[in-house]
Amino acid sequence: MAIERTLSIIKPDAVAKNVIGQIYSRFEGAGLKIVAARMTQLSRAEAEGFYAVHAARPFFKDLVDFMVSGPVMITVLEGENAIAAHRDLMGATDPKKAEKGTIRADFADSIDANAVHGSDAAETAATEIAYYFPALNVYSR
Ligand code: RTP
Ligand code: MG
Repeated sequence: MAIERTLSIIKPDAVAKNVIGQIYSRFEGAGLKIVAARMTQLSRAEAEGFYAVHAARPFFKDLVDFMVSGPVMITVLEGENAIAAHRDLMGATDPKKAEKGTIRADFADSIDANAVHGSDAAETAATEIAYYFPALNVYSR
């Protein structure tokens, strides 16, 4: 089992619902540690850059509008197989299709307002962590 790091974002809808702690409890309960954290409201440029891979998709404007609509919590999670473990906890992109007991099934309202983001592979995790945490403020323990 590999120790990995992944980028996690609690999106504006979940921050507005005041369920940050409930979501982080699930990460901690699954053995994932928070090793870096920031609360911020993304600029359009930051959100567009972060989701650049989706720039040509029809939902891109809605995605960016949503991601800048309020503050987000950005963390780096560390643990065994952290990337897949985090995605499993999140559930499917569309909450209607998300398995019972996943974060999106429990806290998300729609495919746009879907509560959380998680890196989907080792390469994207490395890029996304560097995007939001360019400095050395990551605390392994
Ligand atoms: P995320 O990147 O936010 O963790 O979500 P994901 O991997 O589960 O989904 P992804 O395909 O990367 O899409 C990024 C976000 O774009 C919105 N989306 N809308 N209307 C649609 O068909 C559609 N597809 C994707 C979602 O809000 C998704 O989280
Ligand atoms: Mg994605």
